[in-house]
Amino acid sequence: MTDESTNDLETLAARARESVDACTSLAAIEELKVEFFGKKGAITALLKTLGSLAPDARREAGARVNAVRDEIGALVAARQAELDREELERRLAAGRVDVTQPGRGQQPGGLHPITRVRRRIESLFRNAGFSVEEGPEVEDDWHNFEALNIPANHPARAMHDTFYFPDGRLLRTHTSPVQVRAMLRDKPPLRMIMPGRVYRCDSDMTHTPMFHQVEGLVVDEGVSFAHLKSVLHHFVERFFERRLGIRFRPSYFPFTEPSAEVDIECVFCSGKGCRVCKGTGWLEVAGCGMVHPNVLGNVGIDPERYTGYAFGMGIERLAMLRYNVNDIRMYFDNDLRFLRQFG
Ligand code: 2NL
Repeated sequence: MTDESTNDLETLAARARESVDACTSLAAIEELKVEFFGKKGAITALLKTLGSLAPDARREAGARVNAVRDEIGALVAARQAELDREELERRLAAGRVDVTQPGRGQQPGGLHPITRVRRRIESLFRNAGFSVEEGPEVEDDWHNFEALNIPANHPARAMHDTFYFPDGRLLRTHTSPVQVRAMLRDKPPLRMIMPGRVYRCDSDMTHTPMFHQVEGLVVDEGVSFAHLKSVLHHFVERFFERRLGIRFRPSYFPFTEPSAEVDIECVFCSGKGCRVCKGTGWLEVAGCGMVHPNVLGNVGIDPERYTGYAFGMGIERLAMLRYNVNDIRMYFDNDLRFLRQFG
């Protein structure tokens, strides 16, 4: 090895030691490895020159280059380990969790107000000897309309009220088809309510496309309108937990005859007249009537022998009155500030 190349090697070693010390990042270490040990690196270049030396000189020069290569290699590895540790410590410090901090706290969930009111209604009617029935929300024309004496040209059938599927089936517009199925299945005496979701193409302050209804049905020999009045009066007094005046106004439903709308004394002003009852002192809470003989006939119950009464109420409507909520959409916005009030 010439003096010149010995000098080169010393210069190279000195430059490498300085560079390693100056490395402050793992990326810089990688660059440095390439600079010295890469395919075109300085050490690699020196090793390549050895081939042109005479055997004795090659052995001696080879040993010196290897020594420098090993020294620089060890320095690089040490610096890399140091930087690795620093990086790990930085990450641990940044992600440190103070386990002595108190937790954020848990808030218990609660039943939705509509579920609470529905269960309350179910419980009150169970106490009065009614069973609770459920049925499909996707129905056919016969169970939802035809069997209930709703003629083909009735406004309730119009497309803007009913959600139809392409195959002609529909989302039930009331829970009555559940009663139709029950009457086809069981013989009188029947005494049941059917709560559940119903669907109508309608949306504003007092209407949502999906809402909940509870209908009731009693069929037996000798069932009269007086029984209907008594059951509904007892129900509303227990539901609102107070004495309440009740009145029946003549009305029309295709599936009942005679039919009536049910008003209760306003629960906000006790009949004096206020904004909620629009000064009338009365609130409409249900529709009802004596089951139409055609309906009984449609489900194979002899209308000469049996009579029945039926009624229907909106669960949201009852919930709005019970909790003093004036916009039905509140029940479906899922705003926790609203829902938490019903703990
Ligand atoms: C209302 C009115 C009502 C019925 C529902 C009914 C069911 C069968 C036979 C006869 Cl299977 N009637 N249901 C009767 C009268 C009124 O609902 O305003 N609902 C919210």
